[in-house]
Amino acid sequence: MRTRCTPTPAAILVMTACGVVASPAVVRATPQQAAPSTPNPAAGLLVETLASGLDTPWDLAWGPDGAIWFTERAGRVSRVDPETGAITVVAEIAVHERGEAGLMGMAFHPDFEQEPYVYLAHSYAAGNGIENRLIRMRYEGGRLTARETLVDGIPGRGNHDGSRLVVGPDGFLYMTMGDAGNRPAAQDLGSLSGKVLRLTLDGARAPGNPFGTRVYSYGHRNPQGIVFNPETGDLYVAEHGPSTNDEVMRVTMGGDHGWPSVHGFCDGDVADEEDYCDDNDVVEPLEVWTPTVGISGLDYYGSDRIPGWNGSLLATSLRGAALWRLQLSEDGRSVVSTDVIYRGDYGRLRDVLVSPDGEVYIATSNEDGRGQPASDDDRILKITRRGVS
Ligand SMILES: [Ca+2]
Ligand SMILES: [Ca+2]
Repeated sequence: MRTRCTPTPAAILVMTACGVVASPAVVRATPQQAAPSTPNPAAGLLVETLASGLDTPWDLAWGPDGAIWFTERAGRVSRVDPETGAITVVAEIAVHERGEAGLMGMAFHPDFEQEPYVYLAHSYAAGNGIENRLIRMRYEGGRLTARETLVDGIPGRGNHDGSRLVVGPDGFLYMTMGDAGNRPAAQDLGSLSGKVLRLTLDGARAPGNPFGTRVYSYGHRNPQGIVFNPETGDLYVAEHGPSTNDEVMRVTMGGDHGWPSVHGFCDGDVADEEDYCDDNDVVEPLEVWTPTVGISGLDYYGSDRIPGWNGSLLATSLRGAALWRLQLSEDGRSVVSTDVIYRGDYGRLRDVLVSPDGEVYIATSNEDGRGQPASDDDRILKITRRGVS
């Protein structure tokens, strides 16, 4: 279901979709944050509702069938036709939904035509607590079937469950995992908590991993976004900080990304941080947000469809209710400018997806029970260049 500048209950959306409301001026969050590149980054953009009536959509993924697939936290997996907005439910999975836990990340087998596997990460109740697992299911006859558990027993909690998935250019599956509230576990190479994992498509440790385990990088707090740069092969992760220092980082194999001793940069804003940085080879982030904005989903924009956006990362934020654009340097190793495309217009934003032809989709998260809802349902919104069909 789409709306084009027609009155709906989401008046604020319509106002922006019709170009009445300009995006607020960019506010520098920290001195380290890169400067904005344009005064009104939303100029010339059109926002439409692709799907509404959703409940906490968590992951958006462009399907091999040309549909947008999405998870909802309570356990539903659906496909939405990007032209008509028609939604088809393909699975309802029993999960433990609480706070940040539930059905989360999704990815497709890279050879989906021959191996129609969909990978999913979800929380489940275990004993008195919560654990996380990676599963895969086959897409047959319009439904997901033949559920297989690939990795389970990963420590979980009502928050800090990570669980974003992506298949890398090397054909292996990368999975983010939060510290589940156990800070030292992020530095414990024997634990899967607070890590980026690199797995075969059967869920085993991938060959060439730095420690001979499933661990690819460590020192992560609660990574909620992951994407590869298709130009350079670099891997980027977005991660929630405590009350300061949300981070976007370039993840390196075997790298210590600092948590819990280092928050954001090695700049001494927490006790003993600089000593830790002197003694350890810490990978500092590319960008930080202080105070935190709940930086969440991440995708790479590699198209000329929206002028000036090629070669940037797009990131959503929950509490900050914003869509961010981080312009990367040509080598992809630094952020040269930061724009807020929308802030406060649509409420909490969980995930962002760039389509193969350069259209942008974002998922709201107003029904997640973790903030003041900005609307009474969640939506998938489509952002495109005004006047371009
Ligand atoms: Ca870090
Ligand atoms: Ca710091």
